[in-house]
Amino acid sequence: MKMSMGRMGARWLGLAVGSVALAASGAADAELGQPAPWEFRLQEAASPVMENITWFHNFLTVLIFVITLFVLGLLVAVVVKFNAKANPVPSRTTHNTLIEVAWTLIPVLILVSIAVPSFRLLFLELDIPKADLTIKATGKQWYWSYAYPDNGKFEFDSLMAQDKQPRLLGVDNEMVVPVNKIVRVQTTGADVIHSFAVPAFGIKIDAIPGRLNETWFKATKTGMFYGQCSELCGKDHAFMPIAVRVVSDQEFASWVETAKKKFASAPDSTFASAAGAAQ
Ligand SMILES: [Cu+2]
Repeated sequence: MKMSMGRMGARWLGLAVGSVALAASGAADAELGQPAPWEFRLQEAASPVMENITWFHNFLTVLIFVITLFVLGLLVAVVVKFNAKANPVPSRTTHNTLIEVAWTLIPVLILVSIAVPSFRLLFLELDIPKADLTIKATGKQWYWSYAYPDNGKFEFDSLMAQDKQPRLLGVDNEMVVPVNKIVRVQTTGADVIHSFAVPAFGIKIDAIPGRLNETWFKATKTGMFYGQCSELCGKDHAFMPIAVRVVSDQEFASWVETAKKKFASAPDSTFASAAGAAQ
């Protein structure tokens, strides 16, 4: 099939415009707490840490864009003004104090302007505030178990549910937390290394056998929030989603009551084995 350059150009342009439109529409009806088709931005933030991450990401993107345009401008100027034809007799200048000071100082200032918010964000993530609630998430091949040591010591398994939406993210038993409360998440692995990640909360932490890792989040919106195991952990790595339901304080209290009865400690639970070890 022969196509003129013009027609081919038009096709590429059409494809590009189509993709951008699709991406924009996909991003437009992105739902809170879950990925959307053609999404290319970060998920909408639902915790102070994620708001911070989003701000930092946007700040860096603008910075990179400006620097790239500046360097492109310099390159174009060199190519146009200083090629052999336009500039047959090159200058023999070897030093220019002002420019040398500028090209040392300005990059240093740019790096400092990145370092300050970067360290602030790191401390926000790592310095865990006093928690209202602790949940232990244990990664297993291939599902998660959630233990609630503060609320009557119950533990339950959370497996992907084939018949639930969103596809590959819905689970049988969701992890439930109260809104606007500081939740400390402790993670460990029962068999191999997994990773507990929920994009809307800005958390991702390895769940390692024999170790207890900690992170925290404060969900600022109610609703369903989804994440996935983010460490290759074997054949069903892609099928151990994390589903967090954020509810009001009252709803949380009544859920705890039902959950305590429904998930009355199984003999192999965290608490049973801890009690066994203590005897
Ligand atoms: Cu895993």
